Amino acid sequence: MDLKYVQTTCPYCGTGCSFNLVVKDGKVVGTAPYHRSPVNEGKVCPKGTYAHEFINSPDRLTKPLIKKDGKFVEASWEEAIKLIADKFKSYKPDECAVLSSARVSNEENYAMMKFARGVLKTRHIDHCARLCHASTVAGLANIFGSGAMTNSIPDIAESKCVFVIGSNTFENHPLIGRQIMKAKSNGAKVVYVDPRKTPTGKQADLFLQFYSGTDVCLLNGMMQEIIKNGWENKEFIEKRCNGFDELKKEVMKDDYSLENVSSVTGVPVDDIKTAAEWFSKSGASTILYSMGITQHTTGVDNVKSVGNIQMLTGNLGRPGTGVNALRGQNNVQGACDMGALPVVFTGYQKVIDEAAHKKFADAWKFPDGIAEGKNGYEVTVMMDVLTDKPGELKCMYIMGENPMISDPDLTHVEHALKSLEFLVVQDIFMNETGVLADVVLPSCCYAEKDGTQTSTERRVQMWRKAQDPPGEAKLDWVIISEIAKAMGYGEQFAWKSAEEIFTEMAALTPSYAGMDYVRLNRPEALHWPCPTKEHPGTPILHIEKFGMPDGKGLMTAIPFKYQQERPDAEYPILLTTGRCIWHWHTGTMTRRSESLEREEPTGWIEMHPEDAKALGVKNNEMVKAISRRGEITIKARITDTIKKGVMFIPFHFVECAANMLTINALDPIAKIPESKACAIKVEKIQEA
Ligand SMILES: Nc1nc2c(c(=O)[nH]1)N[C@H]1C(S)=C(S)[C@@H](COP(=O)(O)OP(=O)(O)OC[C@H]3O[C@@H](n4cnc5c(=O)[nH]c(N)nc54)[C@H](O)[C@@H]3O)O[C@H]1N2
Ligand SMILES: Nc1nc2c(c(=O)[nH]1)N[C@H]1C(S)=C(S)[C@@H](COP(=O)(O)OP(=O)(O)OC[C@H]3O[C@@H](n4cnc5c(=O)[nH]c(N)nc54)[C@H](O)[C@@H]3O)O[C@H]1N2
Ligand code: SF4
Ligand SMILES: [Mo]
Repeated sequence: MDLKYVQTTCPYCGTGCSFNLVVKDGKVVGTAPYHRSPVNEGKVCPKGTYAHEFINSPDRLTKPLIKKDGKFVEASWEEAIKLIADKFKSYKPDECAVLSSARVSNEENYAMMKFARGVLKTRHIDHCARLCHASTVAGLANIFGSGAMTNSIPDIAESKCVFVIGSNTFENHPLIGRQIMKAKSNGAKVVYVDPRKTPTGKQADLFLQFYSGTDVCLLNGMMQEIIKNGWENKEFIEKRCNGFDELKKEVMKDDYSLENVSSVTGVPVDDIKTAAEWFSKSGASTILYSMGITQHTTGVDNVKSVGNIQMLTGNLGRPGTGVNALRGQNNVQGACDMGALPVVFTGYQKVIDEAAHKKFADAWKFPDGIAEGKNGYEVTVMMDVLTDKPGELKCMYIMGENPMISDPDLTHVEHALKSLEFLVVQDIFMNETGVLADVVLPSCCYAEKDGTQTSTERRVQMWRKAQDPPGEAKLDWVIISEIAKAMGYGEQFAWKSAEEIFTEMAALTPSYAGMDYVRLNRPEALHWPCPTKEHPGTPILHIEKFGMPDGKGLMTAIPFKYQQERPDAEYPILLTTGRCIWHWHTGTMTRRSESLEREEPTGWIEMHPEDAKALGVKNNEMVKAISRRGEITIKARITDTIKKGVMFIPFHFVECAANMLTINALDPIAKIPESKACAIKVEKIQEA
């Protein structure tokens, strides 16, 4: 049999595993291990194993669709592009907004960023990083001068104490979970902090089960215990940090005594003590965190708190240490690096910085200039503007995002998107957002593209084309370029390959400047920053100094604040939301993957046996979950792995969408929604 193997990078999570796509008669038919990647050494999780199954699904979009009299009709590319170009030209710059995508390549995000700022001339561009690690980007930039994971994935195995807080690593970054197990077999202690005893928690030496939203209180309590015992790293603090006195003043308050922290968080006093001791005395402690930390109205506070404890104990800039924010989507790091954000161009060059603005305007040569040098709206703010300030935003171009399932408070999102005059959705499948669009454009998936993506550890790796796209689907960057050409900007979008886009981008982006397709085309690829062609890349950040003006990390006093909506008599249960190993976000890909869908064919609500008993609910019984925003009917899953008083819903399933219930309350700085804590009530469904 004539089989071809094409090495590529996994399209799901930010771990960035490599595998081969197996191609037969021009079609992808399977995956096979690729052993030379240092990230996963030939192993993959179930999503990687079955990453071929959705590619040739009969549901793939194959033709442009235009809505006529409320119904989608197939159209030619010429007709669709002309309609979009004419419509886009009819709006003023700030009436348009763009959502780019953490699912597509760096090159495609760069193309979209250039399109937004150069063609539409709008400031309003953002993407799902807003719902995810916006707090990390803002929080870490504020204290370290750079908002990314500090160490590399293989480095985690070197740690002597792995402290996992708000990350279900084994289910959501399984091949990073493998490094935790390596550290453990080398003698490291694993501490797990979560409201749920997840598969990750089951491997821990110490499990701190606490109430959602009480992270700062717990971390401040641990820091008080460390300082009281003199376990802080005085030399590191003295040489490399500012702000210790302010931090100390806050954490030494009586609010953070072991007893008080225990009563707020629900964690026994002795466990907090043990965690503080193991953590500060191990010699090399690493923190892994993800959505449990970031998705709060106090997301930035939570991130800074994690930074505080690492500076206090001197666990930065060495192997086995670090603040390791596990980025979620395959290319969310890259989409941020490419400037698919309302405040920066590529490489975090600020749009309000006149020199940066001039640099991009000069390089791009749009005869009529680019978007003004002012910050734009975040995704979550766009939705609020649409509902609260009618007429301000009129038109939206969404590539590879599905806010009709992923944004908080879906009734609000639906209202917002329906108030648009013109919506274009570009996707590989018809999703819940596409249904509301005026035009839907079919694009290529990862298996049909060349390009690069940047994983959570800042490793820039390649996608390699394995098959032709279905029907008339086109590459995302080609579609963007064709619209630009139809609007009169052919010269600025004259690229013939993804590589040409990369070359243009790297020349404008200091942290990528030393990279090219030849250097990236090897198993270990390159970590940014990589400023010159001779530079070997940078697996560990902040070795000698931080990226702050004086080179010092900034410790900050973070007072504990509760989440926006706390349980009360009417809505007595604390709801938290998240993921499971088998499914991916809004399910467009994994629910079309037979092997994955078979494992978990629908959603559920996890509840403690005592809560279930009080409601009179049995396992697998359908119940109503109700918040101040909406209600859903969903299957109860009774388990003693969840904290009493807290319930959990995975947000993948449209038929029982968690985001019907969640609250659209935002962190004041990062504008990330509080997806991890709101109040609900649960009702037994009375038989008729
Ligand atoms: N299988 C799978 N893997 C994925 C994804 C997927 O959809 N499916 N998505 C990817 C993406 S984009 C992301 S961002 C990552 C997310 O990866 P994770 O952050 O690991 O995912 P979540 O399940 O959202 O949340 C993690 C944990 O936070 C806990 N938690 C809830 N409330 C709190 C709290 O207040 N504090 C703390 N400390 N913990 C709390 C939850 O119980 C949960 O176990 O996963 C990536 N990987
Ligand atoms: N309640 C709750 N809500 C959450 C979260 C939570 O923990 N709880 N987590 C949040 C987080 S961290 C995230 S990252 C978001 C994710 O939210 P989204 O990004 O909206 O979710 P995805 O399902 O990944 O949607 C991506 C879309 O891209 C499409 N796509 C895939 N590949 C390509 C491609 O190559 N080209 C194009 N054009 N399209 C493509 C897919 O079909 C899909 O429609 O959800 C957020 N929402
Ligand atoms: S761990 Fe992430 S990158 Fe690796 S195979 Fe699984 S989903 Fe893909
Ligand atoms: Mo995410």
